[in-house]
Amino acid sequence: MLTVYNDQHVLHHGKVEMFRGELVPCFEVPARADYVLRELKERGLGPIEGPAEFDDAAIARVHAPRYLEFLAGAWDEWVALDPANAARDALPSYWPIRSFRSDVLPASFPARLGLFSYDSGSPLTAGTWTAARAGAGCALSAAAHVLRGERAAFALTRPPGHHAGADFFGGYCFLNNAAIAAQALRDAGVERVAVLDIDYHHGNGTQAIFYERADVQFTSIHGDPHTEYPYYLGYADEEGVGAGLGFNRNLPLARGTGFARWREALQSALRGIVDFRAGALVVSLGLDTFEGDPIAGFKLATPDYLRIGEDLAHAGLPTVFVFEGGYAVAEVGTNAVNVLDGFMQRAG
Ligand code: Q9C
Ligand code: ZN
Repeated sequence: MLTVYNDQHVLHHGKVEMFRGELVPCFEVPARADYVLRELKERGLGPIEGPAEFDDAAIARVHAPRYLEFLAGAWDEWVALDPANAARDALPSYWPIRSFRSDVLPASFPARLGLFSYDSGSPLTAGTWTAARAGAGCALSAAAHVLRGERAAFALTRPPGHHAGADFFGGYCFLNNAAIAAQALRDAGVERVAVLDIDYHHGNGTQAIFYERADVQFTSIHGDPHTEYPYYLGYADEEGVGAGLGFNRNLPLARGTGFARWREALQSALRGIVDFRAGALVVSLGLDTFEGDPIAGFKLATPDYLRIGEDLAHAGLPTVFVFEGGYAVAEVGTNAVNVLDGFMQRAG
């Protein structure tokens, strides 16, 4: 399987995130991608390339112009507030809650930082835009590879993407790589695209992007938002709206769920994807379902990821894998590559 690797991912390197009144070291660290890259090479999973040149218009198919403009200039604005900010991550402190205005774009940078985000755990750093933009390019190159007739491709990038909406960042995500890949597949003529999100956390950004659409089906298996991040979306009764009604499917599972029960949810998700008659599949590949993950609550074990890959291959679809979460850093490479390896063994 081809991997499209974002070697600029290191430019996004947050120091701290806000957690219950304290700034704590970031969980989403560059070493995550390094471990996956090393495992891919050790196991000889296939060629590893950089992203091809691409047009920013492909990103603007998913994200709002004023959000992209904000992201591209955010670091310079942050440093302009105070030269000492060059040594600090940008984190928001103010947000427009329900009934406040979100149509006005305030002149104040901290006000806009809150307007375009939904948590205080996603530091924006000097290289965030460059890294995230290159990552979107990886997702586009992986999609292009599949469009050329390959069975599958893997976009290995960070920061992750599935929590980013059309005009917001959060959950360590800035550009929604999986959504950008899905939209590119649609724009190249694939009539129905399925996105399957198997990260521990609900893919609230991806859901929001496609919620009113019948041409991109979104399915997510995740920790029950009653107790798990991102809390405010991801419930089973969210089924899409308007033309999109019936094309959004959430399968929340209780914290503590193990592989047997999780796999039943996967089988159910895959039946829905086959019934949808998808022409291509985008997998938001989070590995934070692992039993050793420091910020999540499922109990999947390393060999289970081989079975997941096999099950995904069984759906028989051209598949773009996009790297998302997974914070047990030393194990994330083995777990990620187990999925890809299981997929290729079954796909033949
Ligand atoms: N102390 C992804 O997996 N905060 N994002 C959790 C940690 C947010 C996860 C609290 C978790 C976001 C892509
Ligand atoms: Zn996650």
